[in-house]
Amino acid sequence: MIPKSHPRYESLMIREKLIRGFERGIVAKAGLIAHGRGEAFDYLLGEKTIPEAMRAIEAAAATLILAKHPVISVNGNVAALVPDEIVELSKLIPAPLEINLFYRTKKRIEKIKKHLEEHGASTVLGITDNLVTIPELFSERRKVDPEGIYKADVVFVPLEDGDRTEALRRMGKIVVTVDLNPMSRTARAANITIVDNIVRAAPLLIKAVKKLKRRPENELMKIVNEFDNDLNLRNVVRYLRERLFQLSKSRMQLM
Ligand code: PTJ
Repeated sequence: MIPKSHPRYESLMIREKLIRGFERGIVAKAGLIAHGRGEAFDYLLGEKTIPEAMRAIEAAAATLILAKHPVISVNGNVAALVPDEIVELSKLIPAPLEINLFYRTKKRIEKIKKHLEEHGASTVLGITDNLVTIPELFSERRKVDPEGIYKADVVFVPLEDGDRTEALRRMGKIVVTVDLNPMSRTARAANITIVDNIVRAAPLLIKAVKKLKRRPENELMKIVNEFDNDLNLRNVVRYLRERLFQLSKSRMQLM
């Protein structure tokens, strides 16, 4: 039991969610390691949503609203960390949820499906054996649902691996991701990268979709067209550089 007064309470509670997810067979072993890498970047960001992430969230919301066939790809970490938010987002846009795993096993798929349903999901794709294969991709993530990611124009893939982002882009899809590492291949290959922790980004994305949902199409198009992912990522790196520079000058604050 972690006391609420612990200075790292929030961060430790997020870890607890993943550990519980792992014990329930939802999170892959490597998912715990992937979270550690994310945490390190979050520490550098100051564990807050920076303006560049807000800009990407707004562009992501506009893109998802404008999409004809948007799909939300769910892996073990996402299911464990933000099940309520991902289900709410799916209903709000609307966009079906598709389970797509790097470490794919039938057992994990079933457990994640049940978990999402317990959190209110009605349709979950990526379950059947009737999946099709993304060309030139060799991980288990190549198997996608013909009614989901395969026919999607926009795919929201938080905490993704680089190979599949690149493969989805080659298939002509618009890829929106959340990744705390602005230098990852996914961050660089996606059309829109939200450099933020999924636990903060998901509720903010819901808020942005609610705000923009009834705006005229041309206004949404303007938001999308004005967003430059490469520039935004470079600004995130500048933000990190500046923060490290400031920290190197002042007395170290405990986080
Ligand atoms: O559930 P599976 O089988 O599909 O496996 C999921 C993992 C995450 C293990 C798999 O996709 C994987 O190995 O991913 P990578 O290549 O390690 O990439 C995960 C990325 O997500 C890394 O760049 C991390 O920095 C980032 N990340 C980790 N935790 C968070 C995060 N980004 C945002 N929020 C987080 N909480």
